[in-house]
Amino acid sequence: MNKIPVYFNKNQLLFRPKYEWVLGKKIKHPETTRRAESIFNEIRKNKNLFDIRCPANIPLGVIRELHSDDLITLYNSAGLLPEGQDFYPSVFPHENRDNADPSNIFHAGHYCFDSGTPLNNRTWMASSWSAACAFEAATEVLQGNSRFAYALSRPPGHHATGKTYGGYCYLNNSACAAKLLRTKGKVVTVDIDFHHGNGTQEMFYRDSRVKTISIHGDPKRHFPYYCGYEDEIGMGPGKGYNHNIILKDGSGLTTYRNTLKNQVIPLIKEFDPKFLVICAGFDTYHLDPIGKFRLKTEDYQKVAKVFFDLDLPTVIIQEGGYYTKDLGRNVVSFLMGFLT
Ligand code: Q9C
Ligand code: ZN
Repeated sequence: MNKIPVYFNKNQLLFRPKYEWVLGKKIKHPETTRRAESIFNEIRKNKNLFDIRCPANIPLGVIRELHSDDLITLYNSAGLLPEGQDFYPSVFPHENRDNADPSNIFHAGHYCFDSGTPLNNRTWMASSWSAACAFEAATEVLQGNSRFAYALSRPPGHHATGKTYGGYCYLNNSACAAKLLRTKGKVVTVDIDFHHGNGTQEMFYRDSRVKTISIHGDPKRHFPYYCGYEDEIGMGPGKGYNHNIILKDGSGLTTYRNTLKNQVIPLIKEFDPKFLVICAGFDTYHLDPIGKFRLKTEDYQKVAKVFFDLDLPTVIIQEGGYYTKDLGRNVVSFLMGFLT
């Protein structure tokens, strides 16, 4: 049996956001380095199943095809922040975009859409390596060297749009993978994070060669609130190629698997893609402090099996999941679904 290649770079651990603001309160930031360590340690315990690799750095041109020059300039500006300082914009502009100056960190509010996603001098270092993991995993699958590959991407990416960051995401890792794969054929992205993958949706909204599907908690009550509704179906040539599926709080394996089998799989089959990208969040776990679904550790393997049965070359990209203690086991359970 072939091992699944796993991509990770230790530089991803240099970024340590300290706080986020929730309902006026300052809380410990959930997107900790412990998350990646939990996954890495669990993967290392299973050396017979996984092949841990360090990715090459991602070409800047790949990031530039997906993200605006302004956004990248802003991340560079954050590189000048003093060590240990996390920057949060304190103004939320809705006009005067013409005057936006990404070389001025005080203008970060032009590019930011939430209060949980600080910038500091390590943001670029960590997020570019995180994107590199996704890009290299996609390269591996594109070249046909492996049928499956997993990117231990952190910080996550699916909330990052072309021009904005938020939801703990700075660069859209999964979009980097999908964009590369699209050069050789149609791609479907399935986002199983508890939150709507608004960034990935936006990036391929007018694209009929990448079908984007996201299954998530109701945006009426959950982040990102302003999108993820079922009437967002794509635009122009991409109309009919975006699908949002909302599940109730408290949904467990039965609901989840029925949704996959009855809705998601038919949507994938009618599209007939050449590649599958899974935006794999584990904040659907029953103990997750943010998500409100009820999946158990052993359920992830069953969820993965549904995707395995599609028989498609598949790139799995790490997104959210905040119950650190069990995160590694949940990820390994999921990956085992591809090793049957
Ligand atoms: N404490 C991802 O899972 N804030 N992002 C929630 C509740 C935003 C989650 C506030 C959650 C974003 C990649
Ligand atoms: Zn999430």
